[in-house]
Amino acid sequence: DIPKEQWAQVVEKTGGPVSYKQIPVPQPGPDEVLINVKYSGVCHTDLHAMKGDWPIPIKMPLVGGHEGAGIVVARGELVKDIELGEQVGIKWLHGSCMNCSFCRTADEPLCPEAQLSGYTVDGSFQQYAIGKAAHVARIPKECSLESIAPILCAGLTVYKGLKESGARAGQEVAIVGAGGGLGSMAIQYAKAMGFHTIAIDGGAEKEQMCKELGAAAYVDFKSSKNVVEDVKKASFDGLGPQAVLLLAVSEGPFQQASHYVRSRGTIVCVGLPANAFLKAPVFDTVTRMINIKGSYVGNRQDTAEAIDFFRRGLIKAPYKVIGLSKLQDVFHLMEEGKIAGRYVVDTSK
Ligand code: 8ID
Ligand code: ZN
Ligand code: ZN
Repeated sequence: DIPKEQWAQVVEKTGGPVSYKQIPVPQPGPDEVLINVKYSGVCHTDLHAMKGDWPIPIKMPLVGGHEGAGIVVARGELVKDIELGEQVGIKWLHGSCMNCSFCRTADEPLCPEAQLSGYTVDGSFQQYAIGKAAHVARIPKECSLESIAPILCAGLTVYKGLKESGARAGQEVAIVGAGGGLGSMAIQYAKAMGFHTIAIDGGAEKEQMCKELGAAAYVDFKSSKNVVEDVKKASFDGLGPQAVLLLAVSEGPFQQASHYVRSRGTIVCVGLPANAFLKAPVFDTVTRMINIKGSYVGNRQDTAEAIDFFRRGLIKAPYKVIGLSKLQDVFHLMEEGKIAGRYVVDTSK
């Protein structure tokens, strides 16, 4: 039975905090499903959204969250290919027009009409959320909802970013912010894809986690006297990693990467620090043939592939489960950079 009211975490105004309260259960439109969200990962994007860090307009009041894993409990009249009881996931890309040239060529995250879960529409920090049938992630029956939740943004995004890096099996990838939610996933995807990783983050707890996850080397940006030299030294011939995946939430590392990336290498920007700019020496960019690019979530095929790595047992990044009612505590820890891996909220608590 679908209740009329449900528990949710609501951002009432930009800057937060979230308030835990009862709100109405939404009703799905003709092309939508109603999902009983069981677990949701907490992404740093949710904190950026609450703080108003980004230049695009946001819905307010807002239910955030875009790593929601749950079960379909109702569907609109046009939805024929999802059954009640099926496991599905809410991801950042809630919907897109399906008919612009980006949508037609499977670049739907670039759609000018893109709708974003937990940003322009209510997301997964509630017990019942709406998903567009065409865009919800299909979660195989054998996958646990709590452990797959972080794949729906963190896993998908780093998998896509690693593909966009152009790195080949046997090459080295530096992962900046390796101890965070995206970073811990990135180490596992990189390993599964045949890349060696140089993990960069701060502190001993994150060092231990990165090494357990399979990083070949760890550079501590807090204690290193020279991050650029240390990253180059960690690479197999001292000439730097082939690719850099920038997942950090501060501007500094975005300026630094061009100094240690290998010649002809690629820097992939994924993290979205507020008001940040890229800066790289033109001389080096030219004479060392450096590529600098962005990567933004992934399309529906990337989603299916990222989930399949997980289904095959290749992705085991650590997460901690906490009640949805404790979301504000997670944001505090995240703000302080104290989370190794990911937090997943349980919507029943
Ligand atoms: O599609 C996209 N491009 C996309 C998708 C999902 C998330 C982008 N993001 C963005 C988020 O909005 C956020 O800006 O990626 C960023 C990272 O998200 P996250 O992994 O959820 O954040 P986190 O768990 O807080 O991890 C960030 C890590 O960066 C480290 C921190 O210690 C933390 O472990 N870090 C920082 I801050 N400065 C660093 C530095 N100078 C650093 N690591 C290395 N060097
Ligand atoms: Zn996210
Ligand atoms: Zn479109």
